[in-house]
Amino acid sequence: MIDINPQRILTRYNVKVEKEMTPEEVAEKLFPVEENIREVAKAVFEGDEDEVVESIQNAINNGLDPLNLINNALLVGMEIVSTLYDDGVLYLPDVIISAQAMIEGIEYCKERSDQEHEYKGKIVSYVVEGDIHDIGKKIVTVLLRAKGYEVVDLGKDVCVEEVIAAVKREKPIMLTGTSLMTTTMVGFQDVNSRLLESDINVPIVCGGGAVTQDFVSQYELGLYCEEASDVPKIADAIINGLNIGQLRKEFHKH
Ligand code: B12
Repeated sequence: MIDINPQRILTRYNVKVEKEMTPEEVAEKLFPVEENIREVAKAVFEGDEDEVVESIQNAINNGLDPLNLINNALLVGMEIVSTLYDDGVLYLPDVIISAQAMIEGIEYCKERSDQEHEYKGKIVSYVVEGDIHDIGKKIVTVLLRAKGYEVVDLGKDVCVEEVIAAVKREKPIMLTGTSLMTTTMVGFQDVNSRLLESDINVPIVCGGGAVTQDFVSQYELGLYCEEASDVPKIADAIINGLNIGQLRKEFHKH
């Protein structure tokens, strides 16, 4: 049983803890104050797609801009879910259900707006060739989308050709590669050398199962990360201009 300590979470948000609290009570204190925004964020937390769309409709009818609702309400609700997941209060199915509701909401907001929504950046995710273990990749993808990134998910057992073609087509800020088997993790090597041959220096964040930091560090573009929840932090660092050397300094264990 995970030892949940709402006090620790709420202290980070400067919220006073009055008694023993359930996850819903913890979240209640973190939702935004403005009523329209609060309803949307709450619906994302509850993972209720119908409620998400309904609360967005209400907010738009009350004069709020659909695109602003993406960043100011949908992502805020998802941020709360991610925080409570990081702290062991919520579990993976909660994150997946909320992320789905958020994605539904983003699509609805985009439909209702005549402007383009700007993602923070584009990322390509995949599971290496010969490997069908894709649960970790799904987590990574959900967490990146929750933090405002557009993720082109290539799926599992993806051949090197397909990865290279996707990078050339999509021009992502980074790749995330998952491998759970010692027999398949060598697949990172081909992607690394094929990208370098084409003068493409996009970081490949590698993780899953038997993959280790020493193994990934052999590849010029390789960046290791153990926890899926750290991947959005790496993406943010790339957006802030860090190169592979700087990213390794920041995220590798020394
Ligand atoms: C579930 C599972 C399966 C399922 C997969 C279902 C699916 N859709 O993914 C099924 C039953 C299909 C399966 C099949 C096989 N499996 Co299997 N499987 C597992 C098992 C039990 C759990 C894996 C899992 O999903 N864990 C939960 C997820 C959430 O964890 P995760 O993937 O590690 O991801 C976390 C981190 O690694 C990280 N992460 C993941 N990806 C990324 C990416 C980035 C960029 C970052 C930063 C982080 C990150 O974040 C996640 C959250 O923390 C493992 C044993 C184990 N304990 O790991 C064996 C295991 C991986 N399987 C194994 C094997 C051998 C097989 C088979 C070959 C069995 C067979 N003889 O047919 C086949 C392989 C088929 C193939 N070609 O891929 C071996 C691999 C041994 C090895 N070291 O090479 C393991 C380790 C079992 C064992 N002890 O022998 N398997």
